[in-house]
Amino acid sequence: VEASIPEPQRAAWSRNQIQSFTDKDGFEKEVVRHVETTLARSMFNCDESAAYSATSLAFRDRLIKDWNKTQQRQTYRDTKRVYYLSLEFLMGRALDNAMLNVGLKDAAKGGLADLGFRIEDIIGQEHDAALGNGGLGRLAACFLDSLASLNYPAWGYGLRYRYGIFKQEIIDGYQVEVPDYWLDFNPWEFPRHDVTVDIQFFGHVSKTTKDDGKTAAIWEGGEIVQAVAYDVPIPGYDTPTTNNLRLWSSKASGGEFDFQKFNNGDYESSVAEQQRAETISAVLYPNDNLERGKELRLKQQYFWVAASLYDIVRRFKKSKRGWNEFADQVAIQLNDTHPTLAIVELQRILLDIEGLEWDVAWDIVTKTFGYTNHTVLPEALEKWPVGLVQYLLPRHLQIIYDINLYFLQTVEKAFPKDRDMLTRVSIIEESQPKMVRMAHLAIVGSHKVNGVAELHSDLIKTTIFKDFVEVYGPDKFTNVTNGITPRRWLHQANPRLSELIASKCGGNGFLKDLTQLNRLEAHAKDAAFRREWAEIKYANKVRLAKHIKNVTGVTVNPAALFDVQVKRIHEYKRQQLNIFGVIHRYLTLKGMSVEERKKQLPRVSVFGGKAAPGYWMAKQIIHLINAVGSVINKDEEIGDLLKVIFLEDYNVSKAEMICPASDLSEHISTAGTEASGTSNMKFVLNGGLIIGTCDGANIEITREIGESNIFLFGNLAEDVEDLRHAHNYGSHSIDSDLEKVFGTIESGTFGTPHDFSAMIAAVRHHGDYYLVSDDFHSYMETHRLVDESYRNQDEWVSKCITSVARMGFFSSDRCINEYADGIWNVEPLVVQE
Ligand code: 8GP
Repeated sequence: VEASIPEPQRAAWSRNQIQSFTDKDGFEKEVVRHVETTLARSMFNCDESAAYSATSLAFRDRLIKDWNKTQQRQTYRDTKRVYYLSLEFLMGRALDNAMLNVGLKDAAKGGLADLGFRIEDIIGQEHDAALGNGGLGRLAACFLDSLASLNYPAWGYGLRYRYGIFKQEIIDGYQVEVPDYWLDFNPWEFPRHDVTVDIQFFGHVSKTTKDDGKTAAIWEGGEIVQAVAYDVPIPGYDTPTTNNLRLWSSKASGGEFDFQKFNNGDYESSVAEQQRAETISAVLYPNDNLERGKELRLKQQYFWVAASLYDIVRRFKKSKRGWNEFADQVAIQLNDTHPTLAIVELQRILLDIEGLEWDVAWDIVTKTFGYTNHTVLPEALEKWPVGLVQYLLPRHLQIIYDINLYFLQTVEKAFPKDRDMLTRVSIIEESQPKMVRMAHLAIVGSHKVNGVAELHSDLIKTTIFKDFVEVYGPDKFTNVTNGITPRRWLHQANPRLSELIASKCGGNGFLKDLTQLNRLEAHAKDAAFRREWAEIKYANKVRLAKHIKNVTGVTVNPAALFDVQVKRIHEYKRQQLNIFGVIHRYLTLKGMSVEERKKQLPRVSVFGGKAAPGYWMAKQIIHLINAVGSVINKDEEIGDLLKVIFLEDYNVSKAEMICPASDLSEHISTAGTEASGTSNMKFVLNGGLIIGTCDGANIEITREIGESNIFLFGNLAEDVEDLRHAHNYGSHSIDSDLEKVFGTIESGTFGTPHDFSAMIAAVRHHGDYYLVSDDFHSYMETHRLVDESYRNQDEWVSKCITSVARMGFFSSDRCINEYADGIWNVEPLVVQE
C-alpha cells in the first residue's frame, strides 16, 4: 500500500532536498563526508581505494536525484517506453563516464588534487563491470548511453551476474581463466529488496473450465525462485535524463533458508537449496558467437525474461489503460534470440492470466516485439531440445506449439503443397532430438527483424532467413547499422583529441551531433593542425608503450607503427591470418642485409582478446601469438623493427587506452562472417586507419570515409561459397609465402611444432573454411601499401583527420534514432528544467 502524501507536502520536501555539489569545494566536502561517515574512515588514512569509493558516492548522490526526477517525469507523462532486453551489458567503468556526463570532471580533478590524489589513479581503481562477452554486450551498453543522452524513456533489463566474463591470465603463453568476482564494492547499483518477482520452473499444466464455459490452462507445481531487482543509473550526456538499467539477481524464495528443514536437522540441504537458486544468476556464459545449449543457460533466460515482463506489465497496469493500448505504450527489443521466451511469456500472461483471446493477445505480442540478429554463423543460432523446454517450462512449450501451428497454417495457405517450405520455416526442427529454433520463434513473434550492418542485413535475407522473406515479404526485415557512443569512445577515451576537435568544431556540440565532425575536414591540410594531431597520437602511444612495458616487460618504440588487433579470439576473425603475416614479415626482415633492414619501418603488432574456455583452436591461436612474440622480441638482429605483444585480459577499460594509441587496426574477418564489428568504428574515430576485408560495417565505413582512406583486401562475400566448394572438391593450392610460414613453424622456430599442427592442418588439409590461404597474398601486399603510406606522415595524418571528419554516421545516437523511428515508434521526452 502506497502512502498518499499530499502534493504540497511533496513539493516542499523536494525543494528542501540537500543541494548537489556544483563545484570543486562542494565536491571536496562531499568526499570528506563520505570518507568519514559512509566509509567510517579518517581522512588521514584515506588511500586511493577509499578516495575512489568516496568520489563515486559523491557522484552517485548527484545521479540519484536526476534519476528520481527522470522516473517521476516518465511516469507522469506516461508516454511510450522502450525496453531493451539483453543478456549482456558490457558497461566497463562508471565513474569517469558519470563525471563527464554530469559535466563536473574538472571539479573532481581539482578537488582530488587538493586531497593529494591524481584523478587518473582514482579512476583506475574501479573494477570493470564486465557483464558481457564482446560486441553484442558492448553495443547494448552504447545503446543505453544514447537512449539516456537523447532523452528516450527507456529501460535496460539484464542479469546481475556475480561473475562477469572471466579474467584472462597468460601463463607460459597459454590462456588461463580466473573468476571475475566484481561485486566486492559496487557503488553503482541499488538493491531493491522490495522489487521482487517469484519465478516458476518445472511443474505441470492442467485444464480448468471457467465461468463462461471456456477452458483455461493452469500451470502448477514445480519450484519457485525469487528475482530481486538491482538498479543501475544510466546518466545521459549533458541532460538531466538518467535512465535505469535493471539487473535481476536470483535467490531462494523461502527466505534465507528453510527453517523446517533446519529444525529437522537437515541444515545442509536447506542451504543447498538456497545455493541452487543463487546459481541461476551466478555466472555469465563466456561464449561469443557460439551456443552450448546448457540447461542452466535456459533457466537464466527464462528467469530474466519472466521477471522483466512481470515488471513491464506491472508498470503498464498502473496506467489503468486497456490491453488494446499495450503496444502503443510498450516497445520491447530482443537483443539477439536470448530473450525470445519473452514472446511466449507475454502471450501466456495475456492468455492465461489476463484471459484475452488468442488472436487478440497474439496481435499485441507481435506489435510489441522487435528482434535484432547479430550473427549468421550457424553455430551461434540458438536451439533448445523440446524435451528440455517441456520439462522446465511445460506451459510455454504448449504455447510454442500453438504459435507454430497457427503460423504454419498461414504458410500452408500461401504455399500450398510446399512441404519443404513448412519444414524449413517451422519453429520446431524435426530432428533427433526435436529442437525449438529460437530465431524462427523470434521472427514469427516480432513485427520487425533487423541486422546490424547493410551487408549483414542483406545476408540474413538471402541466407538464414530467406524463407521468411518469402512468407512475410521484405518489409519485415530491415537494417540498422551499429554505432558507438562518442562520449565514451572519444571524449572519455581520448580527452586531448576530443579537445582539439572541439577547438575546430565550435565546441563540444559534436558529442551530441557527431555529423558536426565534418567541420574538421577543412583542417586536414593545415600543417600546424596536423602537427598537434600527430603529437596527441604520439602521446597516446607513449602511454600504451608504458603499459606494455609494465605488464609484459617488453620495451616498444612509440615511433614505430602500432598495428592492433583486439577483439574476441575466433577463427572467423582470423587472428591466425595476422600472426602468419607477422611471421612472414619476420622472415622477410631476417632475409635482408643490415643495410636493407635499416630502411624498414619499425612495427609493433599488438594482439588482445579472450578465447571461450572451451574453444580449443582459439586457445592455440593465443599460444602461437605468444610463442612468436617470445622469439621475435628477443631477436637482437631485429630489435625495434618488429615487436609482437599479446596484452592479457582485454576489456573495456583497456580498449579505452588501446584505441587512441593505434595507427592501424585489423578487421580482417572472412568476408560475410562479421555481422558488423564496432571496434572498427572506435579505431577510426580515434584517428587510426584500418586494414580490413569487405565485411560488416567496414563496407559502410569505406563508403563514408572514402576508399583512399582504408586498406581493403581479400575476397568478397559473394565469392566465399565458390571458394569453399573449390577447396573441398577441386584442387586447393596453398599460397607459397604462407607455405614458408608453415615451414618455419614446423621447423620448431616457435617451440614444439606439434602444438600448432592443427592450426596449419585447418588451412592445408581441412578445407581452409576461413579462406586464410586465399586472402594471404592480398593481405601481405596491402600491408606493404600500409608501410609505404605511413612513411609519408603528412599524408597519413591527413587521411586520419579526413576519416574522423567523415565518421559522423557511426554514432550510436543515429542508430538509436533509427530504431526509435523505424521499429519502436517512440519519441524522446523533452526535459523542461
Ligand atoms: C556480434 C557480432 O559478431 C559483431 O560483428 C557485431 O558488431 C556485434 O554483435 C554487435 O552487433 N555478435 C555477437 O556477439 C553474437 O552474435 N553473439 C552470439 C551469442 C549470439
